[in-house]
Amino acid sequence: MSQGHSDSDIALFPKNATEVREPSMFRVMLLNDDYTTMEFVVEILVKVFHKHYDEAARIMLHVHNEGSGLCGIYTFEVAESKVHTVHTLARENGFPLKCTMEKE
Ligand code: TYC
Repeated sequence: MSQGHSDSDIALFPKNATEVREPSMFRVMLLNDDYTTMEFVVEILVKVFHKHYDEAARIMLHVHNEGSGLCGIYTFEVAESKVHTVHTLARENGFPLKCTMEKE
């Protein structure tokens, strides 16, 4: 303590340095296929990704025409949860719809 700091101050420094870093972000992408209906993809974009109907329809058509498209950018756990929800809903409805996540 005579030097102006204690052992516990030094021990805490690396922990504090880690805590102030921004989290890595992940792009969640929808992939095109020949079987999932356009209506179902729009529904996914509205319900899972909270898009308004017109934006959802625009993204769905972009995926249909280009092969893939961005649904949103999230932290790892949120992105992973969105991908899981899309695959669960697709399977429940008999569609092969695929969703991926990629680090920004
Ligand atoms: N290509 C599909 C069809 O013609 C529609 C579709 C769009 C499927 C986007 C998947 O991510 C997708 N019915």
